[in-house]
Amino acid sequence: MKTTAFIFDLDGVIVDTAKYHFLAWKKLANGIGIDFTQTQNEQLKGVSRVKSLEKILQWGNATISETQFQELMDKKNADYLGYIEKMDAEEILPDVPKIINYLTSKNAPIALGSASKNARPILQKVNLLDAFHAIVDGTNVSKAKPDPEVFLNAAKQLNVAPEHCIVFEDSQAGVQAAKNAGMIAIGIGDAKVLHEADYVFRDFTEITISFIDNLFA
Ligand code: B16
Ligand code: MG
Repeated sequence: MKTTAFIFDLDGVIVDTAKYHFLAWKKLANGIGIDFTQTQNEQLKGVSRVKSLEKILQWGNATISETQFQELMDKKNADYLGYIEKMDAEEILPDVPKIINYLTSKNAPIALGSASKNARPILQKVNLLDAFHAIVDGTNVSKAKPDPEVFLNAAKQLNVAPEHCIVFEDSQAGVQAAKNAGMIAIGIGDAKVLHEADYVFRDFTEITISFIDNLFA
């Protein structure tokens, strides 16, 4: 049997940090006179920090200097880090540990593939840093999802061919990145939004062990 590897996105798959990104982006946007809604926040899922700020400025029809841009990014991140600081294992989404533990018991290679530059501190806070054989995050990649770079890099580190990798993703850009990498994409969230995924589950509580077993086949 060929080795099957599993790659987890972080925000929205392992932990719900979208709520913290929302609070930090909203404070920043409102601070420069731009409205920011939950619907807009949805569109920033899986999108890098730079691209997120560019989108917010576009929505608000605002132009700022490069220095201001950098200052705003730093401010947003400082705010976001304040929320992360208080995180603990309680914030891991339901049944994520069950699936990770099962994959570990089957000796399946597992990696993290996230756009976030804060992935390692978050994993440390929720006590999952040691659960992964490889961690690829916003500090290792230059091209944002839907570019497949993050997942191809993870596959390479796990030494598993892309077509034998299975990605768990909550964002449309992330599902596209997985498909662009030639991998199987399992969407976590709304089936309408994640219609390009091979399978979609509302959350990990819907994923059965027999479904996982079939993926190994
Ligand atoms: P940071 P993921 C993504 O993480 C988030 O979904 C997205 O909302 C965020 O802007 C991006 O990370 C960058 O995060 O500001 O911490 O570097 O879903 O790819 O794990
Ligand atoms: Mg995500």
